[in-house]
Amino acid sequence: MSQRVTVVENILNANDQIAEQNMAQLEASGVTAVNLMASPGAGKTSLILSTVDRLVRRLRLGVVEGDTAPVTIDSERVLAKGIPAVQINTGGGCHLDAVMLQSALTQLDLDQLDLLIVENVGNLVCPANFRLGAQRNVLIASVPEGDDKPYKYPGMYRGVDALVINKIDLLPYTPFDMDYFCRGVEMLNPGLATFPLSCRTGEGLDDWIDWLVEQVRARRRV
Ligand SMILES: Nc1nc2c(ncn2[C@@H]2O[C@H](COP(=O)(O)OP(=O)(O)OP(=O)(O)O)[C@@H](O)[C@H]2O)c(=O)[nH]1
Ligand SMILES: [Mg+2]
Repeated sequence: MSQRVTVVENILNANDQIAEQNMAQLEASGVTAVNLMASPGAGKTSLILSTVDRLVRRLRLGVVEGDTAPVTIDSERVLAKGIPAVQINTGGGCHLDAVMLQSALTQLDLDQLDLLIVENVGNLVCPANFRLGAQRNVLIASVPEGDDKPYKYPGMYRGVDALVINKIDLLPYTPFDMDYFCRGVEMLNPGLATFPLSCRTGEGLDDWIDWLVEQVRARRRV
């Protein structure tokens, strides 16, 4: 049993070392990377596309798309907007890891980017355990998933720098209790920057965009 624990610790340590190298590479090129994590269908790609629409004239953007299956649906949607996108297929794996991001970085001209958005594999457990080396980790929750998710997936909420609550246009049609949800978040990650928004209607997107630009501004004048 203790041997298994040691092996798992070694894998995580090896991942963290590569994650540090990724972050050093990003910093050296002045790129801010944001790791977007969420359950399947919460709206990761939708948020990326809405973000691209609002920032494409202000920042040089790039996207890394993680998927478990060898499909290019999400990356094609990004490429259609004229943004460089690299697809990572995990071969069934439930999360991206630092080695996967390292290989994606070799396919991008980092000196030509300000902001790199990484769409992690849809999962509310595993991605929290594998740092990629992105400077910011962001969780997207969505209204139809239910207001109990911070209580059921605490690990995911603890380690993030910002939280997007997507699909607020569906609030009138669901029993989602925003106060209950936010109390759970506050318990796990006090003062977390939180952005309720709708990719569908555009409501709330401006505050998210301002936050993102602020993260990039720390590295580059924009
Ligand atoms: N009503 C509503 N639907 C939304 C919103 N944002 C996204 N959706 C819908 O939610 C579904 C999933 O959106 P995606 O952006 O593909 O979600 P994802 O997290 O990238 O999904 P995976 O990559 O499969 O994990 C799509 O049908 C979107 O049109 C929103 O703000 N409101
Ligand atoms: Mg997607």
